[in-house]
Amino acid sequence: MSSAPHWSAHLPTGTDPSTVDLGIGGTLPQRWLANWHADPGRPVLRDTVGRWWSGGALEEATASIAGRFAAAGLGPGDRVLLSASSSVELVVAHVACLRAGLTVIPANTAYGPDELAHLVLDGAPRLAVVDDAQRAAWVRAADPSVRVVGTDVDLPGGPPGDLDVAPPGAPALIGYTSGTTGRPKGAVLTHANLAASVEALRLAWRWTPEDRLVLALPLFHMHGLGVGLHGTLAAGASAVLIERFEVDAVLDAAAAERASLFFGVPTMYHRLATSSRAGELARLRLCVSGSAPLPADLWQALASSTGQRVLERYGMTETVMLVSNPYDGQRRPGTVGIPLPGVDLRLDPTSGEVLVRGPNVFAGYLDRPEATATSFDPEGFFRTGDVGRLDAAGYLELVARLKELVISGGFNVYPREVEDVLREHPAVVDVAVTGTPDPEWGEVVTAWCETDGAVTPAEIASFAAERLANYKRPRIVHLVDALPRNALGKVTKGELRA
Ligand code: MLC
Ligand code: AMP
Repeated sequence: MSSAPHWSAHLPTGTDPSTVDLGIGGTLPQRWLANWHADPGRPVLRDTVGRWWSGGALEEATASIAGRFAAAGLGPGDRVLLSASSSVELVVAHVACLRAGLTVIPANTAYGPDELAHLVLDGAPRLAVVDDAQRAAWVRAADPSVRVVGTDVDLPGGPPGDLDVAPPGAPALIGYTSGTTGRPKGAVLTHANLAASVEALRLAWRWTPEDRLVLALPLFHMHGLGVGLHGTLAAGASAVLIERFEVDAVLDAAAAERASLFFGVPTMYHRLATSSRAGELARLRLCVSGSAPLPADLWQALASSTGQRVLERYGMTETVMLVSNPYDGQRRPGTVGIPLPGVDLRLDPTSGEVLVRGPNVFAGYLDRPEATATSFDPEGFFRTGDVGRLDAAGYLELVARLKELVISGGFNVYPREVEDVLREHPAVVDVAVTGTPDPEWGEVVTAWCETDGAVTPAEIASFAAERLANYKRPRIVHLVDALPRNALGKVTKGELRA
């Protein structure tokens, strides 16, 4: 078996790997502030109504919001839940939290009452910043002691106290994910973890202050937040925030603002590739895809119609970014490339599971020592739950998942969670949820229901719609007489997919 090329292959020719410092000389907020101080008038962020915010303006706004957090009694280590569509107010609240040493819990805006309640009860935030009255009410219902405000953080002001002094080992973000099993767990990422990953990306993708990103990914998952936003601010670059992905909005912003970068999930690239404006992607310096597999034929279609050799990379909530195709050199469709700077990667010799170690790998799951312990091997490598193999050139191909997971449009859906909800339907005897391959969504959530005959697929779909975030709802519902089972009575999902 060939081994993965060393991460130094990502560095510009002539760079000595021993000079790479993934500590970035401090925490992310310290790095951001250093950039803003160096040139306070430089444009950093274009908000969703078309106004540019400079580093100086962001420094002032974030200090002011941090002052409100302090006046509300929040101090280092306290947690703040953030659930909002992309806006400069959300960015300001997020950066203010990190500057003040507060830990952010990002929450998907598609969550329903139960999904949100789980985060509130498990993550125990003291404050929630929410951009929707109904979601705000769900947070209050889950725990009336949580203070809930809008994205304007309309609280009395006060002195912000010491800012940007959180130590590198302090928790910065708690990302909820089901990992390999069970109910969503909070992956605790420190300032150092987040900083190490963006520094690796800055080096590998040649991210410079001249770059401008069209940022149309939501800011509540690692791709939009930990890569798009954090990376932009750390590189001293700029970004154009788009509230909701649309082909025209992305390409108009790229043209009007002379953007150089676009990051997206494969569903976004599918929509771009099938648009009559696909050729406009050619103006960008770099297009990156991740969060789900980018089909090799979509890669080829984009390469031939636009000239863009989309750079695919691989990451996850617990680790931020792990592996990337190289900026210089060959980008191999169907692979995710070679380990990023600092990442030590190996494959489990028996299962082929991808095992990783590095300064980017999280500190553990919140309040779950057992789940944390079992997710690392004896040598401290994190078990990703993804199965890989190395191709002839040593590039990583992701070939299967040990964890039960469906990825629809770049969002993760855990079959178990959907099954638990559908089983509550009185006419459903048992159910199995799988992913059906789909050219636009990658996979679509599919439910196979053993019923007592008194229900239609449409009724099951609407039952799910009342209880689950939109991207988790089964788009295909099959009624079956009996689910296939093995000798132990366990449903054999492989037969359903076939
Ligand atoms: C929206 N819908 C989805 C969906 N997103 N259904 C299935 N899967 C999804 N991902 C629903 C809508 O609610 C709507 O339902 C219907 O589908 C059609 O909506 P649309 O207008 O076509 O969808 P749109 O709003 O354009 O959303 C598509 C999308 C979005 C691709 C822009 O899903 C998205 O932003 N995905 C990015 C996910 C992401 O950031 N992942 C990063 C995870 S981090 P109805 O019922 O109203 O018709 C990670 C680590 C890493 O994984 O490596 O990056
Ligand atoms: P999450 O836990 O939401 O961060 O999702 C992480 C998972 O997304 C990984 O464990 C992979 O299964 C998947 N993933 C991320 N990037 C890619 C990619 N480029 N190709 C295939 N799967 C990916």
